[in-house]
Amino acid sequence: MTDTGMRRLVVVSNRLPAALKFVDGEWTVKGGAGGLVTALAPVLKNRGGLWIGWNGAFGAEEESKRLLDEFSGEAGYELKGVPLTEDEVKKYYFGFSNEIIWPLFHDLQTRCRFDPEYWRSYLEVNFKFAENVARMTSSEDFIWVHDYHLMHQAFFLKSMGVKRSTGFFLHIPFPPPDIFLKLPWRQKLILALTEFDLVGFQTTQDRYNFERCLEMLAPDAKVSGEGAVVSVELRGREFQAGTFPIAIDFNQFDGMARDREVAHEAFRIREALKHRKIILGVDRLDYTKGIPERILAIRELLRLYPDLKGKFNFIQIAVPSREDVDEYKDLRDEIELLVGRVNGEFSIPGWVPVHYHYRSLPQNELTSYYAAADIALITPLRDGMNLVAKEYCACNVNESGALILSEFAGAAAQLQEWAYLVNPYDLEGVAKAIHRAMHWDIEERRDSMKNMRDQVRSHNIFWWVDSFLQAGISKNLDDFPSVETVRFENN
Ligand code: ADQ
Repeated sequence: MTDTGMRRLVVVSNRLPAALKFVDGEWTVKGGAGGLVTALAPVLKNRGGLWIGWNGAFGAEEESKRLLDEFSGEAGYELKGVPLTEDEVKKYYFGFSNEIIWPLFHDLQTRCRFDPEYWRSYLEVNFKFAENVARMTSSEDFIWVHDYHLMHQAFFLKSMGVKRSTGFFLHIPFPPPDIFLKLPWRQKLILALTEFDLVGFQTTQDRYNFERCLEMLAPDAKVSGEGAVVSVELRGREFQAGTFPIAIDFNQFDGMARDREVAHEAFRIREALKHRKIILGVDRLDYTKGIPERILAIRELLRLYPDLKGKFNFIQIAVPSREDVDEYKDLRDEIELLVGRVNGEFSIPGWVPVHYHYRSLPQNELTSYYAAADIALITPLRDGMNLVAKEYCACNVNESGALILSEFAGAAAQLQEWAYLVNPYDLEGVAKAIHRAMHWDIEERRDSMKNMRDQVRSHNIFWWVDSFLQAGISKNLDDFPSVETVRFENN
């Protein structure tokens, strides 16, 4: 692809990295959490970038503009809102995105509700987003669309005759044909993806799945090339498809874990738990993350090895997510019931095995937990990447922790040589892996953690963005001007 002299990086996603809330009679704005924000905020900061998305509220457009402008100043990049109605959010976001694509792409098709109303709303909202993107950007910008809510952006921009250089990154897995073909709108959806100039996936397996689905649904598509990025020719045009495993700002987490306050808090956590082994789980509360199965694996561990009673604590930290959805409320109830059952079955005076926290933690507190934990137990049933696995490694500055990781997490492709890979459905297998990790030779453990840290350090968030931009527009992140450069040039 040729150098087009682009000036601005524009991120488009369903939600902005800030949400508007009406509290005590007035509108306020608060920074959001989650994988996408963690990954992209350090990238846009101080580069004069723009982020386009929904602000999380209905109406209040004047207030929204003012508050987002205020937030932009602090965030170091511009934020612009796309207004959505309650009905749109209900059908496009909760409906199509979260009741169809989310479960289907995570191989959980029995949870899908293929309602045609959802599909229509998804198209309408994608059209509305594309209209806003066209208005808020210029042909010199690189439009980087994120995730499964907005797969029709390039399609609608083109149908409006708007010329933009576009890239798309899918944060969740791309399913194999036997699952993808169940989608009633499979052909329209996959063809819409081919309208981007670059389509990025978390793992090579996801990209293969996409290629296989495309070859089945559009037999004239021709894939050529090898390596991380391949070319696809279809009906007279060419686009790229690539593998770009998302990453974290390693130095930020590593630095935070070395902070005195954070290290002290980590020590306090260990002391409060009487220096027993700490096993840690950290997730958004979502059925793909395998939290109930993980608690059952802890029960299995105590059944198989009763002598472990009183010798460890399992801490599960779950950040509230999609709380208005019944399925997520049910999941929360299920988890709380299981925690109660396991604690009821195995507690002894002065010791309960499972500590469960249902809340979002500030980053320094989360870092203290990472730094305190002997074992991270990360067992999603399916996950695009899983940033928690990488954050744990980055925070393990004394290089003595062990990572037990689901083979169905995208992160397994990068960390498989050094992590304990497990099948999250195999409760006995997970329990045995925990037992082995607890008794793992310290030298081997250090060696593995060191290797994982090296991998996460070298393949960090800046590497990720650079690889995507190189593939999309032959540019690096540094080619996008920092705010200081712009000011200097204007003077
Ligand atoms: P998520 O499903 O949100 O992201 P993940 O990658 O695990 O999943 O990221 C979660 C983020 O939330 C992490 O940065 C973590 O620190 C934070 N977090 C979790 N629990 C928290 C808590 N209790 N308090 C505060 N913060 C908490 C989607 C895909 C993933 C993919 C990412 C990025 O589902 O597979 O890795 O996008 O592409």
